[in-house]
Amino acid sequence: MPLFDCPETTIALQCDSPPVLRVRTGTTVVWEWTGNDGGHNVAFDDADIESDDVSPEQGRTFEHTFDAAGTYRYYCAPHHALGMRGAIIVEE
Ligand SMILES: [Cu+2]
Repeated sequence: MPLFDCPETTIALQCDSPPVLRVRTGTTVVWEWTGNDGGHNVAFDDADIESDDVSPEQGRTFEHTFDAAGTYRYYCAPHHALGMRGAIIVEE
């Protein structure tokens, strides 16, 4: 998976191509639904962060501000096995 360095404080992602992002603490990451390929959600392996129910709605967004350093692996539950997953690497 590609690794992107993100100096901005707000990052917008689309669920089709979940990447690995490296961001600073305090960054808000926004996932935006494309409306393609059925229903999606955003859930995390090791953190209590999760969007609401699976939804196909285009334009829907979910956002989270990462205040603590660490590696946060996330996925879309319906498409986890298809590789719809990524990670947010949060650094001080
Ligand atoms: Cu999905």
